[in-house]
Amino acid sequence: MIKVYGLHGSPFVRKVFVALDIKNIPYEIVPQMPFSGDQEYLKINPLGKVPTLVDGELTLGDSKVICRYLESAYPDPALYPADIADRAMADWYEDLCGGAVAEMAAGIFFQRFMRPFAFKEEPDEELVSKITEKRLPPMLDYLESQVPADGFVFGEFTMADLSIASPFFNAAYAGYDVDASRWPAMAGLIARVRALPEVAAVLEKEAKSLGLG
Ligand SMILES: N[C@@H](CCC(=O)N[C@@H](CS)C(=O)NCC(=O)O)C(=O)O
Repeated sequence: MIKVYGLHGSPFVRKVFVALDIKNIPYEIVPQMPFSGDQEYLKINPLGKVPTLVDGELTLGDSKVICRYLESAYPDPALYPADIADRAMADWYEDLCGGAVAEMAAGIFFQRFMRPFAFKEEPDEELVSKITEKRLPPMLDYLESQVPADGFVFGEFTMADLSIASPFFNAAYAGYDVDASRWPAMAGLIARVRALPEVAAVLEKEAKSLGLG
């Protein structure tokens, strides 16, 4: 059976769980903390990051690489658009939102959620406002210009939608919600992705494991 090393709450691990669930592929979760310096884990993923997927002889790190592999190996139902230009755009959204946008959302999540709850420290609100007031708005302006007012980015749901919405699920755990009066299409897309049964089910498990459910 496929194994996924990781933990609930990571936007990257979430993508892999949702892809596997939608494709109806059974898997086992191997609990793995990031930033643990676990020497055994470093043997299968030298970056020490989660997720890592093991499918038989194949061991892969990085959610984007993993989701691409799952799409090739288990094509039904498709989670990437068929059109070449759309597929390239889906890759771009996955890269942008799994990179810069996820890093900003993680900053909010770390300060407002991890610091008070896990480390009993005060959040650095100056740093949070720098993200929410300066760094994130241009990203949201761009994404607002890319996403539809209804439905999903390429019509049917694809990994692009989850990649775009996912960092904001983490920011929401820390009390940051995308302002629907300023970015209505983004707020709508995030809500529609959140409501998908497979996403809702993973988010429910996450909330429990983060002590929120
Ligand atoms: N590009 C990677 C990023 C994975 C990632 O950064 N995961 C975080 C958890 S949310 C992690 O393991 N961080 C530990 C570290 O950076 O050492 C992917 O898409 O899988």
